[in-house]
Amino acid sequence: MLGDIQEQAAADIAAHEAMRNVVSLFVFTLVMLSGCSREAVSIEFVNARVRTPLPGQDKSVGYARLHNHTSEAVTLVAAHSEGVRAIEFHTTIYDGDVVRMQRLKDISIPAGGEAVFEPGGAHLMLFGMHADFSEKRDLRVTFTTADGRGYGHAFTVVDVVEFD
Ligand SMILES: [Cu+2]
Repeated sequence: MLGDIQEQAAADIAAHEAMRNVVSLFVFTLVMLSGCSREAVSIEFVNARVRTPLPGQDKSVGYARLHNHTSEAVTLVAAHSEGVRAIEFHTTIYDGDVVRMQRLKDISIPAGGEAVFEPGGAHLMLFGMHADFSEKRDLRVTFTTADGRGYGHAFTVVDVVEFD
């Protein structure tokens, strides 16, 4: 299973090359309703990870579960981090034997629900990683919502992506 995830993470990166030709943007909302009961924290990040860039690469992928503990849907429209030129929301498209990516213009998290960035699915795509991205370093990523709020969280840089 772990091997599959590693291959998938590598495939996520490789497939990005194929998406350069994909012109259309479309909105894909990943919704998994689940029972979140904690209050106080509005958006909770679980298992936030960024994979160490492969040798010679300056891009990589990020994964996390985002729980929305508020009573309103939250739409994430942008993400940024110091030391990274650009972060995009992507989803993975399986088209026969071809795996490719499409950029998403936003990610919606329903009230009381969650959005999942995971290997083989929606993910964060990081371009131009020019800081020190050795393992165990924390990368702080700030997400901007459609109504202009910001949510920041540390993503741990890891060589091996474990996801549950
Ligand atoms: Cu991607």
